[in-house]
Amino acid sequence: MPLPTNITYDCEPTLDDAQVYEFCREGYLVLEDVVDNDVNERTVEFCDRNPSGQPLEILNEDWFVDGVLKNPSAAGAVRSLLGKDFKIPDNISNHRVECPDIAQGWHRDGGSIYTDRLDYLQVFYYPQETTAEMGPTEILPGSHVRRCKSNFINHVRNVKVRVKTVAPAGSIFLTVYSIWHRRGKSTWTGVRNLIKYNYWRTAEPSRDWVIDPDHVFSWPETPPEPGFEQFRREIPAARLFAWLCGEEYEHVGGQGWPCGSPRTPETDQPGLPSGLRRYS
Ligand SMILES: O=C(O)CCC(=O)C(=O)O
Ligand SMILES: [Fe+2]
Repeated sequence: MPLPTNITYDCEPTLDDAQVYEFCREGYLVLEDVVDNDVNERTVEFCDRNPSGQPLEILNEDWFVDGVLKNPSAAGAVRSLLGKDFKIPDNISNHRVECPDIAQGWHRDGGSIYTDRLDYLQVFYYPQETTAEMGPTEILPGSHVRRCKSNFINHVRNVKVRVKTVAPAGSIFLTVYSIWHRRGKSTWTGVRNLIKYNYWRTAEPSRDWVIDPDHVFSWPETPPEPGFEQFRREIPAARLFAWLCGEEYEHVGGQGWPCGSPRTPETDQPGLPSGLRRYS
């Protein structure tokens, strides 16, 4: 059977302003336990019968398309980030590993670029419970916006900011394609599956996710990041968020949006795009 291609899908967005901003800042979002158990089990059985690193035939299975690719929680998050009528995956990988295994090297996937746009999402699905012993994917939060060389990664090892995506069966995590990640070291014995695929934008960016009229964009919270210049992550994250809103990003730098402040003055922060202002 020929594989389905160029299929678009639409549904209601589920993320609000704070969650979309958070995604721009962190570069990933984990949705735990969102896929039904029977779909998880069928996926593992399918992968055992088709142990290829690229099990394309699973894209012809309605139970997989409906339960995973159009999963209401995952698709709602994708709809929030990529806009209406996004394109569902027509390619798929399985990072299927015989555990135990050593950790992979930190990397961005091939084709990563630095951009203020979000035209696609790289998404991972765990059909089995994936414990720390099974070597879950490890992610460096915020690394999707860092222009860095590999010596940055050596530094990261020291400050231990990595996140292990330990998750129950049926978990899906969305990432900005360029995020630094690796397969973690596993000590467990058995086969671990990790399905990976991309969704693509077809719509112009606009702030048409779940709007929170009370959300204050000025002076966002900016947790400290040991070892890095303050607000270095916030600036490209805010530029990306402004692009998603269909707003012009005014790069004023300094204390302008999006630098944080312990107290929130009751004015709009200089540099906040006009469509996000409350007071003017
Ligand atoms: O298996 C994993 O956890 C990640 C694998 C990966 O990132 C890759 O092979 O590109
Ligand atoms: Fe990778």
